[in-house]
Amino acid sequence: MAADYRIFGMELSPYSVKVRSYFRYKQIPHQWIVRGPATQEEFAKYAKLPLVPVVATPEDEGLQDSTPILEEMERRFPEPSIHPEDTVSCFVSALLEEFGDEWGNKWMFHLRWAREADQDAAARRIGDVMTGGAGGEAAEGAAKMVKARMVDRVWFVGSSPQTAPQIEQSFEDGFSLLEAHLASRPYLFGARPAFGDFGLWGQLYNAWTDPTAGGLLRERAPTVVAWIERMLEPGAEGDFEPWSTLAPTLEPLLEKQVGALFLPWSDANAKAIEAGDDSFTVELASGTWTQKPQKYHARSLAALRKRYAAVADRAALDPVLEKTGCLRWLA
Ligand SMILES: N[C@@H](CCC(=O)N[C@@H](CS)C(=O)NCC(=O)O)C(=O)O
Repeated sequence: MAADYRIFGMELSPYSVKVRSYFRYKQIPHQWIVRGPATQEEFAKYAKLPLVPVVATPEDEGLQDSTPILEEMERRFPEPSIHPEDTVSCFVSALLEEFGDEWGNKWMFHLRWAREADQDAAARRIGDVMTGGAGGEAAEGAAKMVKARMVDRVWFVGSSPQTAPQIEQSFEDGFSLLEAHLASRPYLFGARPAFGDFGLWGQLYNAWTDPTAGGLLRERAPTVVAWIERMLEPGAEGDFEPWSTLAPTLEPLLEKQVGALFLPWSDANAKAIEAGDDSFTVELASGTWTQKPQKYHARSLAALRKRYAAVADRAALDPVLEKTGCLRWLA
């Protein structure tokens, strides 16, 4: 029986690096194992679905799905908690975790596979991992295959000629709002990382390693870049802030990105799954959005609504959610 936790993942997988950043912050002894040909057999032993990350526990169980992984590890290692005590911050952090996983993934995935330069850079890096770093023709062949497969799959996150400009605008607006918020604090909720940091970071870190998104971030969002670098090995520099000092720059992000785009999209997606529809159209603040529904996101919206319903005292939370256009999608 192995003593440490083992994280099977890939640098190019936002959910994998999210889990690794969490383990590093909590100082949980672990090994990072790159999923590749040499580790495939071991990976398959623990993976119920062929997805990374997978965490193999010291008890030899396999854990999958980054959000439940963080929740389970928080139960096992409660200190230092990634959940602010303040009720509003605590729920907003969970909301941003979900926003990062589901909407931030559209930014990252779309930008990674939309333009030739990004396609080639990402396909080459994935091809290298798939062929165990051997290089040469095998790696080139793998890169070609990855490129063809992924470019063909952008529709999967809702990227299309209709939605592409909306996704790119949302990315630029999103990192500008974060730039203002992070100007006066090292992490989203103050001087230590919260649940929301990890979800949003996995996507933005990956975007930053790609030519187009990385170039935009370096040029226009140096503070976000510093946070991206900090979150690779996060450490507490102090405590969480009260909601009152976070609100002035965090509420605009909630209003313009979460309430105006992500939650109405997520609600329409969940309704389409429930109705068994092949496609859905929703009017967002950024325009008309049509796509094939995504099953996983319907489940994670249900989990978020359950989390909202479980908040015992919503006296301070509801006015914030109402003001930012989020409440009607959660209540
Ligand atoms: N909801 C899952 C998503 C995991 C996921 O989509 N993983 C992707 C990489 S980011 C994957 O493994 N894709 C298939 C592959 O790489 O073979 C989580 O949060 O862990």
